[in-house]
Amino acid sequence: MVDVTRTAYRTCPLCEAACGLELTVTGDAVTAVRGDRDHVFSHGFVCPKGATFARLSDDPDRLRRPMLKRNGRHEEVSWDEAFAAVESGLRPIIEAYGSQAVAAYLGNPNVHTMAGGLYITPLLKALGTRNVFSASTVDQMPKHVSCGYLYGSPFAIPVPDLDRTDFLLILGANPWESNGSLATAADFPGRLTALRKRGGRFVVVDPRRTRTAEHADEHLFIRPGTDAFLLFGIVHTLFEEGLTELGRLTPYVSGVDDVRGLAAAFSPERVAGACGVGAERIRGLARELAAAPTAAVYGRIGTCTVEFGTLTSWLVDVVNVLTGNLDRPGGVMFPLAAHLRPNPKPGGKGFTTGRWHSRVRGLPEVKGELPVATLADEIDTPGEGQVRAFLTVAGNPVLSTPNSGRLDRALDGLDFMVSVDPYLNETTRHADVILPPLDATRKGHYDFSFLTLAVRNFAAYSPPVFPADPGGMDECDILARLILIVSGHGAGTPASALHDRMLAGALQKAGLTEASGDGPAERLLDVALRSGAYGLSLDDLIAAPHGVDLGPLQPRVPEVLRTPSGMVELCAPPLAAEAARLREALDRPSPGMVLIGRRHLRSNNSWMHNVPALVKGRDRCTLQVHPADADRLTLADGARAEVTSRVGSLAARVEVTDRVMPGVVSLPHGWGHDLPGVRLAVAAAHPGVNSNVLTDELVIDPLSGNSVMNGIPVEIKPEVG
Ligand SMILES: Nc1nc2c(c(=O)[nH]1)N[C@H]1C(S)=C(S)[C@@H](COP(=O)(O)OP(=O)(O)OC[C@H]3O[C@@H](n4cnc5c(=O)[nH]c(N)nc54)[C@H](O)[C@@H]3O)O[C@H]1N2
Ligand SMILES: Nc1nc2c(c(=O)[nH]1)N[C@H]1C(S)=C(S)[C@@H](COP(=O)(O)OP(=O)(O)OC[C@H]3O[C@@H](n4cnc5c(=O)[nH]c(N)nc54)[C@H](O)[C@@H]3O)O[C@H]1N2
Ligand code: SF4
Ligand SMILES: [Mo]
Repeated sequence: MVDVTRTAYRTCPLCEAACGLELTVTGDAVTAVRGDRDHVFSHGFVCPKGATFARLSDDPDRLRRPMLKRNGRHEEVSWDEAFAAVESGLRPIIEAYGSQAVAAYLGNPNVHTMAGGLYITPLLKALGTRNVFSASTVDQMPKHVSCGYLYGSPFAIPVPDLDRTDFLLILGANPWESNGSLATAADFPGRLTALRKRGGRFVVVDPRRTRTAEHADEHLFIRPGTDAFLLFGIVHTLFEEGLTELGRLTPYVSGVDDVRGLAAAFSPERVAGACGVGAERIRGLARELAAAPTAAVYGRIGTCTVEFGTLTSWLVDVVNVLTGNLDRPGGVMFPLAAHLRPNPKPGGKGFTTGRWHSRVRGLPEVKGELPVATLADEIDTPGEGQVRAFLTVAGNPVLSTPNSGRLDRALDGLDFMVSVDPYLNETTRHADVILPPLDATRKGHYDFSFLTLAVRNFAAYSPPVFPADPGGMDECDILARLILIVSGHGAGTPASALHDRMLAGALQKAGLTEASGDGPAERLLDVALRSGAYGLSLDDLIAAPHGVDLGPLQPRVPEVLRTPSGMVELCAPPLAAEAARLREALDRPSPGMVLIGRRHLRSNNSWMHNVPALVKGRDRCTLQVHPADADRLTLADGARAEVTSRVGSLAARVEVTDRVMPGVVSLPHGWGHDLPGVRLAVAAAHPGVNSNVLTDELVIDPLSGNSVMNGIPVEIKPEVG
């Protein structure tokens, strides 16, 4: 029989850019992948990861059946056996010690799946534990918190209006490699190139001369962890030189004078030494931001994963507000996704943290979770409320969270662990049961998270390319069965029992009677779309395989605001207190050598190093060192160096390069695939080292609980022996 060749369209689920892919399908295999030229948002753009999208489905190491650990080894078992093992592992712990004895960790791909978008909240509710952790506290939690205070909702995150801005200041982001984050912009590099072509400018602030910096009009080196000083210097200048102009937003902003008071201590002359950017240049940036017809400040990982992460994230928006660029075309704007609807009226309950505290370190709850920097404490510290059982969904905290050596050891002490994950990797090797979901070609896709962050409003749904593998299980079903088990319904209860209940609830809330769609996630999406801002339906999206364009971003202030006052509350008390702490930090002595991370276009955190095309070529897991430091520390290019922090030490190959500034070394994260018990043949041949054995779990951004992954004090010497 001759295999029929067809074309299928699918949103790429691998990063935040949400590109449309065109797949050539022959029989039951994807034989080619390219960018979908007719896609309303990505217009044919694709990156090397998207191009190898199907290799994740074919990967021989990918788990297709559940795994159960017996006598220290993982063996394939049936789904019924696996769920029975989950029930007999979890239920007795919950019954004996209560729900706090179970912790959950939710990893990054949860925001890239429909199952994650729809079934994680009910799962956490069913678990009833306060020991909830996620990749958010090694990532963007500071932005949620600063937006929570400013706009009243941690989800009201303004994005740079890339396609219309005249001047863009980028801090701590490298979209040429990452393709952007908290700003969904397929072909981010192309959009930046277009910005310059239409006469605009962009400036990059980064301790490394990244590819983004190379394409910029200007690159400014900054000492890691000091962007808050630079930004306060800009704010100071805006006030001092009378450059603030709130424009249309004037009646909707409170606290401007309070910010003026805080900024008084941070003149450019005072902060220049601490951040390494000259005072005149800081003043110049303030003047350029104020003078540009439209301008946007955009900060990402490098502004979040630092000690003053929330304050820095807040200052990014303060500058946007003070220059009149919040909520105007060409500035930063609030997207409106098709599955959501505008608020009925401005104002709301506002945002708070600390509704509970972690048991061991007393760290405040933020957005329903605790900092992952204290996960190991909760597992390895005995006492009432100790975590004894652990659930991970789409996470690899053993490689991605701070002091991961300690966490790795702590996981050995658990009574029970279950992971929903397609790989037997550094984290899931500890699990008693691994439940692997169907691969991305066998499930539908809609970006519940990223369409709320897109630089242009659009919507797209992709149906599964292939039918479900008969022996596999969809992630919605896996999560539903877990929910049923933890809520005491028995391991044999069919997933549909929960799906039906959730759909009935959603229909009732929306005032609808029925929903279309082949799967449970699709039906919930249909309900959300039909009650959403544009009155679309699932069928509308199915009829539009290249997506539906919903136009450029529109102003949303005051409707978007959820603060008690219904205003942009520019100077919430917790931020004012942090500003006082920052002022004290101005006089801190220099920490010596510090470590930062980096991303490469062909990586995706820790989990795509098993795709041959993405790891081929020279070793990328190198320690970048400036030539002056290499000389001083007697480190030769290609030789190995020993890097030691307060919590750990590792040896990495040195790459001498002036891309990093003096005093700063850079090592990528997500490597270290040489641990015993993993099943990642390709990755194990290019293991690299795990940079997070150096990250200190005790140093966090206090307002958000976010880990400090950049600017870690380290000592470096040539490796001996
Ligand atoms: N030093 C340092 N550390 C960092 C960072 C840094 O910049 N520097 N960055 C941080 C950031 S931004 C993030 S987001 C975190 C990421 O931290 P994590 O989310 O913990 O780690 P990932 O590497 O994304 O691992 C994702 C896991 O999900 C699994 N997976 C993939 N697809 C699916 C799926 O469809 N369903 C399920 N159930 N599982 C799936 C993979 O097999 C893998 O085990 O790392 C953080 N760690
Ligand atoms: N190819 C690839 N793409 C990815 C990922 C990946 O692993 N690989 N991960 C995805 C995820 S989960 C996320 S969250 C996004 C992240 O997206 P980005 O934020 O764009 O990520 P990075 O490339 O890590 O860029 C962070 C930059 O901050 C700089 N930096 C470090 N410390 C500081 C500092 O103190 N101040 C300043 N100004 N800069 C600093 C670093 O040198 C680096 O260039 O990328 C996503 N896309
Ligand atoms: S940029 Fe992101 S979404 Fe686009 S193809 Fe690459 S990995 Fe996929
Ligand atoms: Mo991330």
